[in-house]
Amino acid sequence: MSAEVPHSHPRYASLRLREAIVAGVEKGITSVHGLIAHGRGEALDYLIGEATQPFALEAARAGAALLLGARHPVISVNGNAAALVPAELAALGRLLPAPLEVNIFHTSAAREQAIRAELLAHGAPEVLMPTREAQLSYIESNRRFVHPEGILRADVVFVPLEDGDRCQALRRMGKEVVTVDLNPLSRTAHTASVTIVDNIARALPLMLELVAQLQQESAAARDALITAYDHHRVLRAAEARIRSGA
Ligand code: PTJ
Repeated sequence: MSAEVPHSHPRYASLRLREAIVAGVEKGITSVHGLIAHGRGEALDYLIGEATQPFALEAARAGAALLLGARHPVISVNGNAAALVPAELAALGRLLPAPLEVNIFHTSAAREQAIRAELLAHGAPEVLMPTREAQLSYIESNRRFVHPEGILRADVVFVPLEDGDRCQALRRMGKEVVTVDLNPLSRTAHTASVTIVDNIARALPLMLELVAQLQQESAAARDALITAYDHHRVLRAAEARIRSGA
């Protein structure tokens, strides 16, 4: 790390992520707004104990099962996700398999290209780009522009660090949405089909592990995980943990 923080520093993991998000801005991958979003995430992560809690594990299992059962899964990537977990996103794309698709809120063609290059450099099998030809319904932001063979056609979309508007639009279009969001009160958290309330830096390695595990299970066993998943109970558990200050 540039700040020469020793490995033994109690805040090493958090400071390493800060460095990664700052490097993302410097490389033209992450929007400056992404720094603010990251800071909010840091505060919430602190309150959940900077560890994967049982509510996140339960959601991650259901999310992995949904992605494995999908006809056409797609992994949507924004500027924060690309800076923090590019290798893990690429590995998830290879494992499922599923294409990655660049989809950002703060409009910038240069940043879209930089994200694509970063994902390819980390071994992504296929990185789709937004087009003017294919647009999502029910949404007006830059995130409406999608790829006709990607998000537009997907039945399950994995969208770590989503913004509420698009999550709602995808749901209204009949798609399942699996998200990672440290804020269990957000519109995204509530609107998604499955919400993993955890830091993306822990959630992605966990998803890789669970997808590999569940690939060995039967479709019936995976379906049982989806049926047992109670979205609102999971969100209430996450909120309770944050409010308890434990
Ligand atoms: O690259 P772009 O243009 O698509 O912009 C990406 C951001 C993230 C800036 C944009 O989508 C945005 O403004 O998002 P929001 O509305 O701030 O929502 C981001 C959510 O992610 C918030 O609820 C944060 O608490 C949460 N969050 C931030 N960092 C992390 C996180 N969740 C999981 N892991 C994190 N590291």
